[in-house]
Amino acid sequence: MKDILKHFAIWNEVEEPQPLRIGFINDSFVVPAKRVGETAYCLQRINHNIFKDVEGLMRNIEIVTSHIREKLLIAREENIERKVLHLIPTKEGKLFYKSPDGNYWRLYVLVEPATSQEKVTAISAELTGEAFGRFQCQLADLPFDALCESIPNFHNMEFRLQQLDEALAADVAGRKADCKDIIAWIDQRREEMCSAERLFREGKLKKHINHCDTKVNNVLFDEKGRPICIVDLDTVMPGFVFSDFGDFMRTAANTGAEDDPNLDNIHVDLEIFEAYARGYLKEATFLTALEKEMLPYGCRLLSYMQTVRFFTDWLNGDTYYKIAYPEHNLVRTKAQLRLVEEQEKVQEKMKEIIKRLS
Ligand code: GN1
Ligand code: MG
Repeated sequence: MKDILKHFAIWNEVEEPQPLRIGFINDSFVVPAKRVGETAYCLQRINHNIFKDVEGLMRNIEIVTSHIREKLLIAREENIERKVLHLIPTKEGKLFYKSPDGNYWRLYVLVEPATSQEKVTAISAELTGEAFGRFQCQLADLPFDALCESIPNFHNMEFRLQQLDEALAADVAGRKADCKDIIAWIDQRREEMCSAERLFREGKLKKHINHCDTKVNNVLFDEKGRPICIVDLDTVMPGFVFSDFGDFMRTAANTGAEDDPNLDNIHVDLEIFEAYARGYLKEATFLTALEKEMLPYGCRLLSYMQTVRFFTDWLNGDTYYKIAYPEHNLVRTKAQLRLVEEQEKVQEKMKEIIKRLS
């Protein structure tokens, strides 16, 4: 591992990297400093099976982090090293190192001391809303096409339905016949769920730079429980602002689990919804009236998109998501489908909350 490190332009002596058990996609290692008080690092091996364009992905991260750093410098903020990720280039000035075995490596300055949280409370949801709102706001003056799509069409609903149609036509696992109800349910909502892409084509809706994985465990907190830094920037790319808002609500404002086998557990947690929305709207001052109005739609959209993605994987014979048992993707599909139904029931309440907070 030290062989990998010697390719990066680090400025102090370090110890042997230690594996860090976070995330399902990349492999991460902590690189402690040899002497107390000196810089420690985070070394990561990028999963290039999922991220096929590592060069584009790393360019995205560099654009986003240097843009945010500049904003923090102008605002004369303190502790900037803790507020935005800092990429260490290789000695040749590249953003990543490709080892002879074909792996891709990158190095960050380690943000410490910091912790992450898995479960939200109303307090941490509000703070996380502020953190993601600030993040989007700091990037709002970048043209949306300054970044590439590190996974093409990642949050594009039309594309996800096209993938579903291909899976239905091929029916490789022979699972279609038993799923008539799910297919009909998805069909009923197709048109409405594709309206964002239509509004974009008509020039009525803009795309911005999004995080695209807005889960609470992608925010680092300080010892007082205040968010300091947004991490996991692999999927920063152009998208609709309400898509990031909706993805957080999909995971956090659900009283059940993403793959809950007991559908009765699944309801919208309106307290978490309101707390996150309050924090988010406080900081995301760049939103247009239409974007604010579409925030509740974003919740349904992301849950519906996840229903379609899990269901497509079920039809394809489980090739994308890791599964813990044979029916896992079908159980996930039904749990996300129920969440959409629950969100439909409280749609008016969500709209009232957004109106009141705006
Ligand atoms: C994947 O592995 P994780 O939790 O970071 C997926 C997300 C899905 C999520 C569903 C690159 O994210 O888009 O919403 O699973 N990430 C990718 O649990 O496909
Ligand atoms: Mg992730």
